[in-house]
Amino acid sequence: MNKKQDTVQPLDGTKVPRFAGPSTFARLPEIRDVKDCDIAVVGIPFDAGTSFRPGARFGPQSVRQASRHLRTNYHPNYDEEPFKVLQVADAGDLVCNPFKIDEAIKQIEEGAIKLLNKVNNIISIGGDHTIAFPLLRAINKKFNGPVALVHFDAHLDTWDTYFGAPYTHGTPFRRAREENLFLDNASMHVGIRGPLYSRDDLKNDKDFGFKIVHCDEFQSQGIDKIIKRIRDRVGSNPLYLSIDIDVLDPAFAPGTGTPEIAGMTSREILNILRGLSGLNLISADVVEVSPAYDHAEITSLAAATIIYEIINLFAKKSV
Ligand SMILES: [Mn+2]
Repeated sequence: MNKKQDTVQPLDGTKVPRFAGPSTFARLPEIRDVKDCDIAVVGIPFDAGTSFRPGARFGPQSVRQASRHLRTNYHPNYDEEPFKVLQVADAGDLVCNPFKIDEAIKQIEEGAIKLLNKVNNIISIGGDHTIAFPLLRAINKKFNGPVALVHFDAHLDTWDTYFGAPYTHGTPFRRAREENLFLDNASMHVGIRGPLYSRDDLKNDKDFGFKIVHCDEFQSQGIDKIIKRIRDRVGSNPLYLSIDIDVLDPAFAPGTGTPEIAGMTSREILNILRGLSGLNLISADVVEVSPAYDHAEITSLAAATIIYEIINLFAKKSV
């Protein structure tokens, strides 16, 4: 609610129709057009780590396009005018080599560090989930050590290798564990479901320091209990959110690389996020939107709206 002076805000949808204007996220200014940027939204168009359907390299531009739907003036659920509270800007896309994964990982880490030297927090639009590993490296540098990781996903993403490859979209949190990038007493997966490659997968995952909210528990426990479990787990630690859009049911997010039925609804994820208000959120990513498999922007709109909710969480926190 502490209004900053002179923030450069998104184009006002009551003055310029939302289908017109710039192609930045939520029609925000570009980062070069603002001073003292608090939060940068950045695209990371990398999908060479996918194990099934490719195409998440087109996620950032598609999520930006769908973000035109957002009404950016006021969010009643938070009672916030987020873009008056914080200077948010679109930082464009990080460049990453589509043929050399090792180099891309380095480029993403360095690009994120450079950006975090200029702004307080970043919200990254994937790209496939491989990018969470170099992002966590950058976050650890910025915030001086491991962070609480709350990972929304149908899948664990703690497998060791695929076909001998260590850096894939199914392995980022195994690599992150090896470098101690997240707190093993404050991290959690939310929305896990479906069959696995091996009986040992869940056991290994537990040894890496994750607790799990299984997707079926949304029905058996309800939202409020699950919010409490996440809040109790994270406590006052710095919180990084990594959100794989496939945590949503394919009915709510068909445009993704590895869909898994019986998932969360879009209403459930928004309500969970609202329940995290007041936690020490430091940065986030929203990954795995693959627009070629989408219909009528359902998936991209879900991702854009989730990012807008996260911006409101930051606005609430800045009070
Ligand atoms: Mn994932």
